[in-house]
Amino acid sequence: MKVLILGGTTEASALARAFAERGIPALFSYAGRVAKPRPQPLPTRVGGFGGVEGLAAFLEAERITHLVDATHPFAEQMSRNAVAAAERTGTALIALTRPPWEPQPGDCGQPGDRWQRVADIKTAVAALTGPPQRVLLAIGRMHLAAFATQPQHHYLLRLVDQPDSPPPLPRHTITVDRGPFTLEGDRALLREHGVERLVCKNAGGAGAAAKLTAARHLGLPVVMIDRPALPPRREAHAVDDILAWLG
Ligand code: 3Y8
Ligand code: NAP
Repeated sequence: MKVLILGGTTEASALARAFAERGIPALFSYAGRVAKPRPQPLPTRVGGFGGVEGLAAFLEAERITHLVDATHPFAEQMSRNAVAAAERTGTALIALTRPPWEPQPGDCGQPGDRWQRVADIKTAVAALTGPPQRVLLAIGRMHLAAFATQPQHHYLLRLVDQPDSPPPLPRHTITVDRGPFTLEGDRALLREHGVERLVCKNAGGAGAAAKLTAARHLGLPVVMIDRPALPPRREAHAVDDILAWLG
């Protein structure tokens, strides 16, 4: 048995620890998106494979018997390639993913979530039409330019790395931080910057959830971007399910 983990999430790191503790032969893979990805207790490769072809060739060259797609729910291209390459090479495939967040209703005087669900980044941008506000964009670095058509807002940008060139947003503040985030930290962030609205992805999991709890407590509206549709594949939500699947 030799497993390849497509990583980049809290769950992928938990899985890597479980494999290392059990001596399960495995490789860990990052896309190479950020300057210093978290070190893993497994041999790690960084960078794209070169599409489905490249991944299929890698699976065969490394004699991978099991592929675990533990990438982020928004890493749509990687997940599609994993399904195609696993099929082409006859490699067993499972996804380790987390359930989407659900809006919490209010209870005993506490306000509930104020979510406006949108299908994708484009509709999230359209949802920001209106008078200037202070908006937390907690969607990372890759899609910031899309918001240039709503320049009236003051954007608070939370990024993993300091960008090499400023984003095309006339009014913005950058905060460089990597999760997992805490409720105290996110509540302080929203208060310090007078945030009036949040835009985020329905990532699920615990690593990025603190801002939603803080927003609920402060009664702030959230533009919640739904996940992209992924091809059907076997899915699990817990490390133990993956270990059971590996037998
Ligand atoms: C490179 C590798 C771990 C994994 C930690 C999780 C939690 C903290 C919260 C906010 C939301 C966001 C972003 C986020 C979180 C975890 C997880 C998660 C969101 C690292 C990491 C890599 C990335 C890539 C990065 C993206 C960006 C997205 C920032 C490591 C730290 C917004 C997603 O600068 C860039 O290009 C960043 C790109 C893809 C989304 C985007 O579109 O910009 N993640 N994040 C992975 C690789 O190279 O393969 O160093 O750990 C991992 C983590 N980021 O093991 O502890 O599990 O989700 N990551 C989102 O969820 O909306 C931040 O700010 O509130
Ligand atoms: P993506 O758009 O689905 O993937 C684009 C390309 O990046 C893939 O086709 C592949 O290149 C390469 N790639 C992606 N993940 C990889 C991995 N783990 N190992 C090797 N190559 C990988 O992916 P993304 O949204 O840019 O996410 C990139 C990484 O950041 C992933 O590891 C993901 O788990 C992590 N992440 C993403 C988000 C998010 O919001 N998107 C949030 C947290 C963490 P080739 O086609 O050349 O193989």
